[in-house]
Amino acid sequence: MRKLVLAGLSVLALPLASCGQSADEAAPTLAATIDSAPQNAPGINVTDAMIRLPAAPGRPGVAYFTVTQGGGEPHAIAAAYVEGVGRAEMHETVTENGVSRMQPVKAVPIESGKTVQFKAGGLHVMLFEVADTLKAGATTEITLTLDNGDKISAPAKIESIGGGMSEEMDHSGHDMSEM
Ligand SMILES: [Cu+2]
Repeated sequence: MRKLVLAGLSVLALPLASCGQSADEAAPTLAATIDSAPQNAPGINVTDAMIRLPAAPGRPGVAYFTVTQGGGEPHAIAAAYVEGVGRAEMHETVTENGVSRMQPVKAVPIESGKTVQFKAGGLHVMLFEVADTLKAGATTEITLTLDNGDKISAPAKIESIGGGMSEEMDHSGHDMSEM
């Protein structure tokens, strides 16, 4: 009985310990086994990552970034996550007959020598339940998960809606078309 309780506690303690600590500290056993390996998926870089805060509380925010792959096998981005956000979905804005709408994207292929941009009017990551701890001018972290389970993390600048009005209106339009 006592053993069971202790086991439960140690499982609970893991996510708590990871808060605010680096992955290395949170998972010492894993870090030890991959000591010489880079923390991020080799050859894949996420740059120019940026979070745009919601226009109003309760509305979604959006993340933009650039992914490049220097070498190795082709992969696909299977998921995206942003620290401080409840849920993140990969979307793509498509325009047909002058009407824009966005649709969920399950996987975004990447390959060596190719640059994939998540940007206004195209691929983007929609951010739901954005915590008010994310403040314009600060930095958070974006993490992409590849189809093979590898992860790539990068710092993401947090920006308010100011200066990006056109993109935000773009998204407002999508929401209205779904109503
Ligand atoms: Cu979207």
